[in-house]
Amino acid sequence: MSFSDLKNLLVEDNDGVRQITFNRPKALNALNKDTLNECKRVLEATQKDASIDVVILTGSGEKAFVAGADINEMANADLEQARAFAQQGHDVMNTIEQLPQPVIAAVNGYALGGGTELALACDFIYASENAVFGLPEVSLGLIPGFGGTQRMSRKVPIGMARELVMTGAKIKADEALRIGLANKVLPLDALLSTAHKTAQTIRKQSSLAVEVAKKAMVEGHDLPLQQGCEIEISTFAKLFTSDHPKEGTSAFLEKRKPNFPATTRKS
Ligand code: DAK
Repeated sequence: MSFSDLKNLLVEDNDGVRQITFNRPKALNALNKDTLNECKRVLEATQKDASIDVVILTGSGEKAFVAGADINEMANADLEQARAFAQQGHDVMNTIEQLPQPVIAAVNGYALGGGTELALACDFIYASENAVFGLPEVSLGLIPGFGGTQRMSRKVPIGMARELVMTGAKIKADEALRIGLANKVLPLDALLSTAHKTAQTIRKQSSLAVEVAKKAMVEGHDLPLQQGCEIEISTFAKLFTSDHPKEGTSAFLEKRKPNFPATTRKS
């Protein structure tokens, strides 16, 4: 599928990895309605695309991942417009979280407000040394509107999440690493190559096992432990209706590399 008509996103596919780059450099890649629409379109196509095993999100330029929701578009919103904009943002974040493929956030600079919320919806975050995270909405008379009040406290210790939301503080990459928001901090020029290297490591695994492991982790996250374990049991068992476990375990016993069946996705 061609995405050459997109105005605010760049989509590049290489070796089973789709890199989606937020590309509004004049506004530090801020998320306006058009960008969110484009993002939803690309994600919906990606979830049906059997040629894509991993997705990487990043920002264009060296300064920003995404500097938030577009402040110009929300300045004069009324109740209904605010609700519609928040709903649109949540749709995109939920689609990322529920994508069958793993999604890596490669945060290459400012990730403020909606930018941090976008990164939080991804499976994990790699940050460049110049990355800055934060949920500064209270300084604008707002609260996080794309999932930040919910996902931050599920990602980092609750007191940290509350301090970040209540103070609007901006934190640097090393602090994001320390509190468990980011998994790695890398020099800017190594950020994308490292994210792609991790993506290729994921691609060497069974794509079906990776997909259902993600699903079990996402679905089980907010459930009581035993209910989450039930999801794991049924997901684990269901894998055995495919050839993936047989191939993986046979390859181990035969001391060879596995050759897992090709990915299939529902269109
Ligand atoms: N929206 C629109 N334009 C933005 C922007 C943003 N979030 N962030 C930066 N820009 C624009 C700047 O206005 C400037 O445009 P020009 O003046 O050149 O036309 C250009 O990008 C370059 O920015 P600066 O000149 O400010 O660059 P600096 O290096 O000096 O500063 C900065 C970089 C990232 C520290 C600064 O730009 C900044 O503080 N930006 C705003 C960051 C921020 O507060 N972001 C959070 C936004 S709130 C909701 C739904 C969702 C949300 C809330 C409500 N509803 C349902 C209504 C989520 C909210 C947010 O994300």
